[in-house]
Amino acid sequence: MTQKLPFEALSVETLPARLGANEVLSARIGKDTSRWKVREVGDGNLNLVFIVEGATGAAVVKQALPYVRLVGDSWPLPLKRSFFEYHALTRQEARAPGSVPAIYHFDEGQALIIMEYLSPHIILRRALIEGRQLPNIARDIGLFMARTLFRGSDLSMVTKGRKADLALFADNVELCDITENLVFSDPYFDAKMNRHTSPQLDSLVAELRADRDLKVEAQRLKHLFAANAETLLHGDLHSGSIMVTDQETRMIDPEFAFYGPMAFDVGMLLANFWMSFFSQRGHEQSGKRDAMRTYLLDVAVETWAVFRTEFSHLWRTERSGMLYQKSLFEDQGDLLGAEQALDYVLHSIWTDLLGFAGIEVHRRILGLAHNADFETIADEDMRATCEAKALKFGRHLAVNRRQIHSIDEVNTLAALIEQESRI
Ligand code: SR1
Ligand code: MG
Repeated sequence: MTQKLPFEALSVETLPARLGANEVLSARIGKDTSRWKVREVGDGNLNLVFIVEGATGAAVVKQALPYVRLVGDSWPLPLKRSFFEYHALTRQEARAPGSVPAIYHFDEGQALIIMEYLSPHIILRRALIEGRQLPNIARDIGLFMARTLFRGSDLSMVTKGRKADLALFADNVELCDITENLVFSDPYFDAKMNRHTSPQLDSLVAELRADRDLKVEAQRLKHLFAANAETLLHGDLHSGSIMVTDQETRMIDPEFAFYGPMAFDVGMLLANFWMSFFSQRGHEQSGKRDAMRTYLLDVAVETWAVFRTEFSHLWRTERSGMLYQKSLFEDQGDLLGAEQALDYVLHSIWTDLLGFAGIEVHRRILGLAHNADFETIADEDMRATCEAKALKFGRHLAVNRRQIHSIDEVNTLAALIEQESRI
């Protein structure tokens, strides 16, 4: 019987000795550990990420830490998040082949995953800050969301299998707790770890925290997030969880995976395009970003269109689960009934995604975990102007989501707010 070693965080120095005997890794990158070059590149909030290059190839080693990296060991966080990330990645690969990095090895005790080194991919958020227009992201992300969200739900899965999976991911308690607090509640009161661009945003922040309609809506969305175990979500699908080249798009980091409402992934993702839109003004040092702004609004439209089209296609061709079963509709020749039900489901996703998008914008400006789109704007007055516009946009989406009927309406609202000179 092999003895289980206690967890120990890797470092650039210890990694070759610790993983030199790992046959999967050495088969990929070469056995000679003296030729391994190791870099720690983790720029996320939680984990260690190493790129290991050897004589014959490269791989990524991602390891969870027993605490939140962004905050330090005063905020413990269980290592089991890497178990959920591994299981989410295997399901995403099965449901949307080619959309995630290949997994080479998982070590539960050491909370580490060895996976494909994506190169020359960069983080989508970085690309958007640089003003790069990626031609395929709307298609690739729209397909990924439709396939994973549909195929992980009771529209597709055998119910026994889905319930077993639901039970497995229900244990991802601490990561859900982060989202429940950081996304849905902390931004709306003076929570300990919050920060915002101050003093420029102080009065707007006070206004939002006194906004009863907004707070009620945020809690209704939290209720939906916690209680609607509809499908296996990525759980943290923002532009920092996506790697891109001009041709390719891969989703990474699903450690927040759990069973929740479909609209959550879609709303969080679209919010990140709209935040990028509002941040562009702060990145115009080497020229106007008008074309980039147009591109981002177009990407939002196309992502939602691809999602709807693919989701509708799967509805018509793969609806084999216990929900809206064919015996009630198609098998009785009632094709219109199936379409009516599809419209209902898509409409619910639409209304809810607007709410999730609105509060995702708020938490990135008011909460603990800000995003680089705004944070890299060095001029604080300029940053505050961009953030204030995004905050107003987010508030409008969250509170008025039931009265907004198309993504063009949302984009018109974004363009109007962007043109306002006064904040
Ligand atoms: C304490 S973790 C903060 C944020 O980082 C992750 O990427 C999630 O978005 C989480 O909310
Ligand atoms: Mg992450």
